[in-house]
Order: sequence, then C-alpha cells, then structure tokens
Amino acid sequence: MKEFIKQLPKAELHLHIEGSLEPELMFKLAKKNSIEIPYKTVEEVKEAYNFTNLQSFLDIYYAGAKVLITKEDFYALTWDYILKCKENNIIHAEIFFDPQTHTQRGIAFKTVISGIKEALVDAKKEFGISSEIIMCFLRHLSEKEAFETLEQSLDFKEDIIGVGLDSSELGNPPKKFEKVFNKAKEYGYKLVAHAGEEADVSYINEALNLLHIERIDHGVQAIHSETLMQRLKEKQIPLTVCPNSNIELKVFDSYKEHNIKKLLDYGLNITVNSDDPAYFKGYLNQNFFNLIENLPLEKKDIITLVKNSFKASFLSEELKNEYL
Ligand code: ES4
Ligand code: ZN
Repeated sequence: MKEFIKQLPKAELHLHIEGSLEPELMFKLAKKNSIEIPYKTVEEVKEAYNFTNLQSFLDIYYAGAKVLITKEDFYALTWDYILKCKENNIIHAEIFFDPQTHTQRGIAFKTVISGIKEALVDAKKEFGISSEIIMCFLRHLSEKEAFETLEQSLDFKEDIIGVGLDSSELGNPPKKFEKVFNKAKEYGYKLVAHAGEEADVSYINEALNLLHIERIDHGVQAIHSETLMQRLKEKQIPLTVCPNSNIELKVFDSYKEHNIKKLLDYGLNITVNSDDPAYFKGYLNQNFFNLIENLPLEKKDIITLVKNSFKASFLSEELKNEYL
C-alpha cells in the first residue's frame, strides 16, 4: 500500500509555504541575515515543536518566518518545497502564503510574491509541476489590515488565484472578514477559508454563508452537524483535511480517532494535505502512511482521496479531465 501511495500522482491544496521552512534552512538564513533565533541546534528546534493547540504552534511558526528577508530567501523556501513535491509525486500544488507575516516586518509584498513565483516558474520548467498561489489574510489582525493587504495584492493579481483566511481561529469568526471577502470576489479572486479546525460548526456555516467560499480548509468539525454534512455532501464542497496537523495540534488525540474515514464514507469531497509539513512531522505521503496505519482505509479510499485532490483543485476542467 505504501508503494502504491508513493507512486500515485497527487495534488496538494492546503500547504502554507512558511510552514515548509525546515530547521536547516532556518539556521542558514538566520546566519546569513543576522537574525536571532531561540535555538542552537536542529535537535533543540525539534524539541520546541511540541504543541498543545493551534496558538502554541502559531507563536513558533511566526517566529521562524522572521528569517525570511530577501526574494532569494523566498525562492529557496519555495524551491525546497518543490523538491519535496518531486519526492512525494505531487504534480500540482496550490500554495498558501501569508503576506502580512512579512509586510508587518517591513518586507515588501513584491519581495515575497516574486521569490515564490520564480521558484514555481522554475518548478514547471524543470519538473512539469503546476501550481497556483493563494494569499491568506491573518484573521487575528483587523478587517482594515486585511483590506490594505487586498489592495496591495492587486499589482500581482495575475500571480494570485485566490484568497484564504488563516491564523488564530477561536474568537476570529469568518463574519469579521465578510466585506473583505465580498470585495475579493468582485476582484475575481477565488475564495477559501480555514474553518472548523478548532472552532465549531458555526464557523463553517459562516464561511459558506457570509464569505461564499468554494473550499473549506480543515472543516473536520462539520461532523457535529447533520444539516451541514448533508449540505457539504449535496454540493460536494471540498474539505482540505490535514491529518498530521490535526494530531500535532491536538484536534484529535490520535490517528485512530481521526474522523477522515467517517467524512469520506458519508460521501464528502475529502482531500489529504500536509498543512505545515516542516512543523508537523512529514510531507504528503507521510500523512497518507499515518492514516493507513491507523484507520481501515482501503485502496479504493486512497484512490478517491487522490482523485478528489484534482477535482477540488482550481485546475481548468480540461486539465482535471486529463488527470482523472
Ligand atoms: C495554520 Cl494549521 C493552521 N491553522 C491556521 N492557520 C495556520 N497558518 C499556518 N498553519
Ligand atoms: Zn492550514
């Protein structure tokens, strides 16, 4: 089964590029850019990656991102992820980045997006890997700051397919960004949002009803509402589920308790993704391995999950048909 998973061509739809920053590159960039980081060795870093919930992770994730300064740094970060795509047989990736994590530290929007974009252009040239970029608003920041970010993005609109919503979920409901998302839609952006990762089903309902999103990131809490489950099934609204992330952030106590098989058996459009692989102990294949080792997933389930990753993508209908 592992060999079967490895050789399957896959798409990844929920990957924060800042979450693919491996400790080795973090040290290298910290040294080059004279940025202090609170670790001396790679082992110390790995020990620090011991999370109790989403916020305990985010604190460390934002601290790590401070080593990224130049366009070349964002290129190196993205290129390292592309090499992992090659290893994991990911042939299409829709990549999140958090502009505000960088613009708030005085790094230009252009520096960030051009470094990421150049690596993705090279990925297509070198390996034939296709990709899209989605920019996420940080939900712990204000509506006003999200609007400023939306306006800044317009100069790079041809390189950004859509907008998302991430960071601290509890206390920052989708409603806070209703106007921003409606404006983003007017600009022609596709819409996704993290919802129902830690927070309850009301956040998923709001994301659908007020933000009009096309895809739900995480969404695992949907299981607590029969009405919502029916709607997700009927409309085949995709959920980008991230198993390793859910375990590392204690959304579920163990892989055996993860509800992905239940969501899939109900008939939802479920995909498997790695979220922040450098922080959550593994890339896409490792997420699948952890699932098959702990849940009664059959070969046909794996095929469904991988097919869903293409169906749920923002690829053209023509390209989807080619891959399916
Ligand atoms: C994130 Cl796992 C997760 N949840 C919410 N926001 C995030 N940003 C990066 N990883
Ligand atoms: Zn995420």
